[in-house]
Amino acid sequence: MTKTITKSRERHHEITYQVFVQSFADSNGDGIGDISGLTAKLDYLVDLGIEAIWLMPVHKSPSYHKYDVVDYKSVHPDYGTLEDFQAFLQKAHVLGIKVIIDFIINHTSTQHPWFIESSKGTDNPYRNYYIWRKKSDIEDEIYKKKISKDSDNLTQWHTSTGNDEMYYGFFWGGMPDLNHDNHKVFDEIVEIGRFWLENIGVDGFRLDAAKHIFGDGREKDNHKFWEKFRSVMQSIKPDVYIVGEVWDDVKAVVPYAKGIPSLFNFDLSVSIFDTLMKGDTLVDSKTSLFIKTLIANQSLFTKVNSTYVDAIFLSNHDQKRTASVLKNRKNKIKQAVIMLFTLPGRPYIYYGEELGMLGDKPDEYIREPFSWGNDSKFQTSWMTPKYNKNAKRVSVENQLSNPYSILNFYKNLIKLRKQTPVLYFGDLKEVKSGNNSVLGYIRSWEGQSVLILHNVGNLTEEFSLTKPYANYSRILFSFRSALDKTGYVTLSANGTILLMD
Ligand SMILES: [Ca+2]
Repeated sequence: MTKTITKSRERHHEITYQVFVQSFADSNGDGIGDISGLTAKLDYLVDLGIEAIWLMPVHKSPSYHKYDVVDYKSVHPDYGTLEDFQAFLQKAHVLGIKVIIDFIINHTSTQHPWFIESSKGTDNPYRNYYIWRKKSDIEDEIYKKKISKDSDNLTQWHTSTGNDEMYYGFFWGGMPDLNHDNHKVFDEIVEIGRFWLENIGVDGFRLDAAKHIFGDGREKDNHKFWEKFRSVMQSIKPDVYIVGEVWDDVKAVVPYAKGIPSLFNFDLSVSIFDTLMKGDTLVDSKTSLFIKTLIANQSLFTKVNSTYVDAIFLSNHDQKRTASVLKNRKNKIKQAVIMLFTLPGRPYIYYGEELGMLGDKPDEYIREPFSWGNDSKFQTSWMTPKYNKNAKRVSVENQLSNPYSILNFYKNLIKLRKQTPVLYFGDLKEVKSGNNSVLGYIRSWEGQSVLILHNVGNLTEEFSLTKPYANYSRILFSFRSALDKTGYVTLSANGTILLMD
């Protein structure tokens, strides 16, 4: 029984690397990252130690980020061809790396053929692929809603040339929302999913904007939609890798776990950064509030879905980069990395985080060219970086040879997690350290336990290994910390120690 559980859980704990293809590796010298560049750099990712890759949208699209799709069964010409993609996938699979792609189901581009047809008139067969309403009806409805103090949502309705009706686009006019009340739209989505899973062979999908499928007030329909989606995708590929984005309060996110077996934990990222910047564990009777919250939240998710896997990360393509949040303080960055790889769940690394790349809003500057080094022929240059100009210092070339670099720190922590099953599968328990600056927790799995202590403060702190921690006497990993023979742990500012029992 245990073995079965382990095996089924194992499949969902892959250390996953998030790639913005445009900024990663350029194979043909046009300055734009592409699929063949990524294939050529798979050895770098193998060396880093990752087990899966999430590709941000690769389909034909008019925008640089490609979250508005024109053709779901294509690869953007800037990125290459479907053949390039298949060659990449084949090599990744030979190397034991899974590949998932962004699947944007909520909306398309206005240039998608479905929308072009839909815009032609009320009698067009594609009309109901999107949501069209008379302007006067929308205004009436908003007027009524205003009386009931609801928010004004006229900004989500857009006009199309030659039409007296408006279409719904939650994010902006260039991204019209698909009408998911139309079963034909669902059939199209299933067909696209089948194409990528069966014909191409990807391992799964990252589901974009999952809470917007049916718009505000129809959350239950959203939950049901994803249950149906998941069950159809599992009928095509039983072990399909699905992870979703529902950026909301935890109470609103939890019901999605039935359909989406893994969801990004946005709150955790905020908690890690807050703790590190304040140098305080936000104590509640001398225990870390964020570990307490993490444990409580995880139980909410597993109640809804017993095989739920927390998708944990420090930063992604929509958020300020870790090094920028932590004001480029190297020891804080490294401590955040230790937290990521010692907490339960499936860890995600946003490309460039492993170099300590900087980045802040607007979005383009969180998605700057990955720094291979000044002389690399794979260096992308589609935009002028604002935060990572000094590519010589923060680059793969420079950091690989420096044993103290953030890159080598990532490599060590990834190796440690992979070699230590308890860090993959272990339960999480809080430790009452009795010290506001010392964040502690225990991971336990199949009779093995590891005690993790972080000094998040700016002064040296001590921790005595008395009962019930007296047995944790073997150092598994240490950073700016020491354990003496009498059982005293000394932690310098931002020092961490991992002790096995
Ligand atoms: Ca290129």
